[in-house]
Amino acid sequence: KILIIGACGQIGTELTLALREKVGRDNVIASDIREGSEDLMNSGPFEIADATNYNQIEDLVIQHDIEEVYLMAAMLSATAEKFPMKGWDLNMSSLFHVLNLAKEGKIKKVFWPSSIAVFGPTTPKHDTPQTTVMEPTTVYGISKQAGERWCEYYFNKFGVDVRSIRYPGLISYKTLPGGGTTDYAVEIYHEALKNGKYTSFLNKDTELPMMFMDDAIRATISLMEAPSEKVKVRSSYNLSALNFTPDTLAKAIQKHIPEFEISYAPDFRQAIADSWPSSIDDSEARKDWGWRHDFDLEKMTSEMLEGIKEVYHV
Ligand code: VAH
Repeated sequence: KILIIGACGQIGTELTLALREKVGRDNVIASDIREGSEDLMNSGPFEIADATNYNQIEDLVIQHDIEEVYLMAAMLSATAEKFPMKGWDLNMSSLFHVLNLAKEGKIKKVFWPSSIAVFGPTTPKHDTPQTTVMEPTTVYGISKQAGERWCEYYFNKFGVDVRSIRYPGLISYKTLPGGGTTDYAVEIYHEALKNGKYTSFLNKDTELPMMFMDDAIRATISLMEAPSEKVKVRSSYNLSALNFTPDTLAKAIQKHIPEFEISYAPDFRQAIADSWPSSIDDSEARKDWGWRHDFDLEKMTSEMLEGIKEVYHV
């Protein structure tokens, strides 16, 4: 059986629904510190658990006969800058609990999300390579870089089958983002439909790597299903689909909503975004386990606008 820790989050919610489709609702145990969306809560078994509490996680693993864990709980970049020690503690202690349970043989396979936030201002900004200089300047990025080192260590030292992806900014209409720097790229679609205008907290020319959630979920499941010998990177895989600026995104929306207007009021998240790459080289993931993205900006924009209309009846 599969346990998803942080199942109510932006990725966790869609990952839970997709895995339940795939392996059956009762074979996927969703857990989080609080209850989630109606769709999630009605889709199968749910347990309240604190990802930083080893005993609670161990109890879930034993009670539900868990073989695979997707650890999706984390404090994201913008929020972690406000609560650095809480962010570090949540992101790291939850990872150690799961890696140690796997080391003791209580879990067979682990997925752990990393992020383009592991890169910093000294990293080559365009087509950022899989292996390169990484001097992250955010608490979140530091925790993800440290986590990648520990995942590789537990694989090499203890044979723990842990797999990871450096997600770009993720965009979905089924779940709202939770305190990230790329959240503007989700909020903008909602605001365009509701108010016809949006004030972006990132400047018009801030280019960032992004991906539609369907691609991210498909990549996650295909990495977890790949034969172990094909998974050559045991820190975390670069993964890429799109990269765009708020200005380009606004123009893509205006093709559907001509009167949509965007304005700019950068805040503290501008400095975070400026420290990250503009585009990512994901050739290793494409080579090792056949990754291909499906959604381009036009296709994602249509999906997002249609999806928000359907879910929010706007
Ligand atoms: C964040 N959405 O903004 C996350 C992600 C690359 C961005 O890590 O913190």
